Amino acid sequence: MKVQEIFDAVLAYKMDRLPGLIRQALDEGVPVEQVLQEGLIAPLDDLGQRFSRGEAFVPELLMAARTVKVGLEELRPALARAEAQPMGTVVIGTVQGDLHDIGKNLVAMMLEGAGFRVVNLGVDVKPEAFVQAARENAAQVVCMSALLTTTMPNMERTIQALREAGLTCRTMVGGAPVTPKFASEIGADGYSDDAPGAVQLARRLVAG
Ligand code: B1M
Repeated sequence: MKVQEIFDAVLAYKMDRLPGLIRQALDEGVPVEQVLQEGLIAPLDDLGQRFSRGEAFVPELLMAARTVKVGLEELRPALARAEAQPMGTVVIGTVQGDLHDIGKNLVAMMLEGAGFRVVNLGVDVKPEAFVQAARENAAQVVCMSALLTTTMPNMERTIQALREAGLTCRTMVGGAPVTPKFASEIGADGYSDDAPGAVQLARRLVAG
């Protein structure tokens, strides 16, 4: 079977067929990273480009996103390699005003797989909610995701709120429009452009 079939199933919203196709690909030895990048993320990029050109619309984005979520659940065990020692606690969320959560959930899944305890706050998370969760869970790292240029400023507001609350946890940011320059301008402790990079970054931040 070809990863192209997974790509096509996402764009045809075949939520019922997708888990079987993913299992088949993994059983045949296709690397999990290839299934993820070429099978699940690439069709969303394709759709996003068509959306930008006015050739696809929000309901299509939504259906494809739902389909990808079904696929990610099927990939979860392969992505999550349980490690014995807890690496630390990460609070993660998509910032206020932003409803995109596929990349954020991927980051959360891979952090869990790398042995972190992950408190996933979901989407549209207000700065105060990040502060409360970081305090209650004694988090070492707060991880923020944003997919909209209009919601990126809420990352800075969240970092400010954490500092004003006197919390010393480290902060990391990511999401398609976020850049290393932006991350450093808003005072984040780190930036990653993908989920595996976020795991490495979290490890570095926890290690001090
Ligand atoms: Co939206 N959307 N969307 N959308 N959507 C984008 C982001 C957009 C680029 C599409 C486009 O125009 N080409 C555009 C943003 C433009 C901009 O701001 N410059 C856009 C828009 C405009 C909108 C609406 C405003 C549309 C409307 O209503 N008119 C609206 C906003 C709603 C809101 O949030 N308030 C909207 C809505 C939606 C849906 C709800 C329909 C759906 C989201 C469903 C969901 O997430 N549950 C949706 C989708 C699916 C997309 C696209 C097509 C795909 C996003 C995605 O999931 N990518 C997207 C176009 C695109 O990005 N190609 C688009 C796959 C995912 C794995 O990648 O999230 O980037 P990503 O995560 C990556 C990295 O960025 C990184 O790791 C992941 C990979 O390993 N990462 C981190 C992410 N977070 C991290 C945190 C870290 C580290 C790394 O911490 C350290």
